[in-house]
Amino acid sequence: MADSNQQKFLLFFYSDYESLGIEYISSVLKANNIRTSLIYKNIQDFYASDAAKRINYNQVAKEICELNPDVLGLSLLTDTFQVNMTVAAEVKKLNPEIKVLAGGVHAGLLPELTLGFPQIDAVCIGEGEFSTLDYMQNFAAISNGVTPVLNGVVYKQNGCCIGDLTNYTTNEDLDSFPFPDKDLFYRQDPSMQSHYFVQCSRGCPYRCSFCVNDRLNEVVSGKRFRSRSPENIIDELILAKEKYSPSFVVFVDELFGAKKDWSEKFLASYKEKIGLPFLASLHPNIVTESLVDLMASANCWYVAMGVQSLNEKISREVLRRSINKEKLSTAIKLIRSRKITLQCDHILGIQGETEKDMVDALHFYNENRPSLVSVYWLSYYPKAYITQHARDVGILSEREIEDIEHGRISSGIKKVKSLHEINFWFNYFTFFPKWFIRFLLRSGLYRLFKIKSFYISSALPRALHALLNKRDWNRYYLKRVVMKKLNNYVFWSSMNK
Ligand code: B12
Ligand code: SF4
Repeated sequence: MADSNQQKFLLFFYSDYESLGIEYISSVLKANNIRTSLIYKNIQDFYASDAAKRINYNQVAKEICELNPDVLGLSLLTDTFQVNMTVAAEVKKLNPEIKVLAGGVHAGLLPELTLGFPQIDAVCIGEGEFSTLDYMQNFAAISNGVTPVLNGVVYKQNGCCIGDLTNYTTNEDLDSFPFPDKDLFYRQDPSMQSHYFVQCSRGCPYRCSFCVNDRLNEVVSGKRFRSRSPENIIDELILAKEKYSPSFVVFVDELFGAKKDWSEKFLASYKEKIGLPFLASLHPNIVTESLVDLMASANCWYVAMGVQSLNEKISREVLRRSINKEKLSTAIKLIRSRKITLQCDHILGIQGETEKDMVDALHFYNENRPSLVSVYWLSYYPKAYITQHARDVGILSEREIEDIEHGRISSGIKKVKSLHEINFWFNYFTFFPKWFIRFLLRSGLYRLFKIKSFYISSALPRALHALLNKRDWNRYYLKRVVMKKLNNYVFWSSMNK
């Protein structure tokens, strides 16, 4: 019989970056006398893309089992699904008594598929702060065969699934959470401390076809876009300044500054009480002079802005985003004129876009000059409208959808002719004068640069931007990439002993 009075222990495993989701859950659990800890392996991103293949999963599982948790918590993104599933399977081989609870975006989108894996005992659907608490507080009872129905968690009991797989839970009052448990990650990787990740809002009112928000706006009942109060965020940041002395603040909100009143109040208070340089993401349609002025005066150094496509028809019909080139051009000039570094995010390989569309887009960026353009090849993520549509029109087969849903592939790169030469110039154009880029594009000479190496075409220009621009978020990223490479080296060496 499981002892209901014994303190319960949830151990998280995470393989990439810092997860605010895990930090929030951890702080709620700790406030309720549940122990948490983290096994963190800094292995999974583009810059170390082969690292996942080189992990000694058995050794990671041993590390987990040595800590003997009641529950192993996994946070699943599509890109990290396979690594997590393999770790969980290895843990189960060593100690089947450890229960595995999976949450995160991928688990929320595909709860049934996730729970279908024998190594998964329970799945959290949606925001996990209070549902995880519910699960842990009922853990002893569940282990003893009782079957309480929980809000937001579905678990296996004697071959049945207990709970509602369609109930995607969200929290209305974001101020009700304790501040995220930063120490969980900072203890493992102190270099994270210099850039404080904070979230002011959850959700996004837009429904771009390639984004998780499209699906979530469909399945979530109630309000999807919610903000914390300015006071609550400022209190967190005051504490963060005292405790960690960060040099930069990163607002991870998908859409910063969506509400005018909120922005005015928050940014005035931020300027007065915090003042640290910061990064935020804007949608081109909400950029106004007053918002940019407020942000600049509050010490905004870096804006990331999703543009994605400059073909207005394709943007509207395929991406389900309205884009207006004139408005965009004004937004770029406005942000740059306030000395804020501006990164425009752009997707290549969108269904229907031709080489001419990509060249036209590059012409536009060349004339309007954001500080840099961050290019991605279209990735098909599970349950996104664009993915369903691609299946309906025969771009993706059923087999490929299955692979995507199992985190085996997400990239659509092979769905279009890979234009490495265009990719190269999207990354490099800002280092050259406008006339030169015009000449390259008009003469077609850009085609000579078919450079396939990710490091040369993408990583190197990022590093150059970071080195040339003192007010740059990429500087931090560069530092972390170097650290990550070194860490990985140490990690692999220890694994191979
Ligand atoms: C900030 C952010 C980043 C940051 C930090 C990522 C991180 N590890 O958190 C950076 C910039 C590094 C990043 C990078 C990428 N990201 Co990103 N990112 C986000 C963003 C905007 C916010 C994430 C966040 O902090 N949310 C706030 C916390 C509180 O929410 P949460 O993490 O979902 O956690 C809650 C629940 O999911 C659940 N939960 C989470 N974990 C667990 C674990 C357990 C055990 C339980 C019970 C519950 C639980 O409870 C949590 C609390 O409520 C999301 C958008 C979104 N809607 O999620 C995209 C998002 C997660 N990113 C996405 C992608 C695709 C990427 C990239 C691949 C993009 C790219 N091409 O470069 C990379 C690589 C990511 C990787 N390998 O980890 C996609 C993922 C889609 C998918 N199906 O997996 C998202 C959803 C955006 C989108 N377009 O749809 N990203
Ligand atoms: S604006 Fe950004 S976060 Fe919002 S739905 Fe579109 S891509 Fe997603």
